[in-house]
Amino acid sequence: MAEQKERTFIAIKPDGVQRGIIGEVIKRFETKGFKLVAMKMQHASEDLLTQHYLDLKDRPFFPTLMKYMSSGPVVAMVWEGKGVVKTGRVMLGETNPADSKPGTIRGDFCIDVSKNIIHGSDSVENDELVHYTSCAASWLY
Ligand code: IDP
Ligand code: MG
Repeated sequence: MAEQKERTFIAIKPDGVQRGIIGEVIKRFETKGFKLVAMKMQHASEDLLTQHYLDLKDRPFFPTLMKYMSSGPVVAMVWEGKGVVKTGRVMLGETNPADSKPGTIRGDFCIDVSKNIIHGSDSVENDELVHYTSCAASWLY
């Protein structure tokens, strides 16, 4: 059942934290059926953010992105479940909230690409996090 153990990194960005959208994001992933396996509130360092967004370092908006992401704490989470990377991205919506459909997180809670409240991995992550069996597993799979 390795496919049920797929994991994705989801982070509520500083604007999402300040605007009180943490609970809403958790609620959506939780009620969908995904399993929370790690969560931490953290004020990300410049080093960590540079590493995280390394592929974007030559883009013109990179300095704005660094300033935005270090403007306050983020809530970093790891969610687990079948297809969670792809489904998580669908739940988030498009990078630009203006292109995101209603019903998606970015479609429902934000307006501007430079303040799009949430991050989600676009590929499967490797990790060394806790493993537990959710009592809901047999009702979901
Ligand atoms: P993603 O977050 O949907 O994966 P990426 O292309 O990986 O999108 O970009 C990372 C983050 O950089 C976006 O979520 C957004 O916060 C910011 N960003 C992307 N494009 C722009 C832009 O054109 N202007 C300002 N910020 C941007
Ligand atoms: Mg990305």
